Amino acid sequence: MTARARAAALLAGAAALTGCGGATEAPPEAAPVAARTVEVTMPLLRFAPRTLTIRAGDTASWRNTSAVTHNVKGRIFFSRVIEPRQSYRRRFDEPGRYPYRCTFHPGMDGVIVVRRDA
Ligand SMILES: [Cu+2]
Repeated sequence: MTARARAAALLAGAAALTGCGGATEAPPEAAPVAARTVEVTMPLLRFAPRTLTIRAGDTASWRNTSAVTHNVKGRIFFSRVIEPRQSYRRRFDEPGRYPYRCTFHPGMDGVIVVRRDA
């Protein structure tokens, strides 16, 4: 097998893994939609974007791009401490509105909006 063929086989395997959406089986008539990981950064004392809209099944990844410690606390999730250059990820399977904040910095807040089809 050539290096190019090996790379193509690896990519196909990765696509199959990320495309299955975990344990939930899609109905046969539904077109498969690959789940995504979408990033929120933390420049200084805010979340960017402040409102992030994703699809059900996607993962939000908060990456601390500042020089100080932050966290991400919502009603059903809590990152604990996120040091500079570290990330916290959470997958959202249920459509809805998920406000969150950093408990260290008053006013540092955001919301994840999860849609069935975003
Ligand atoms: Cu903070």
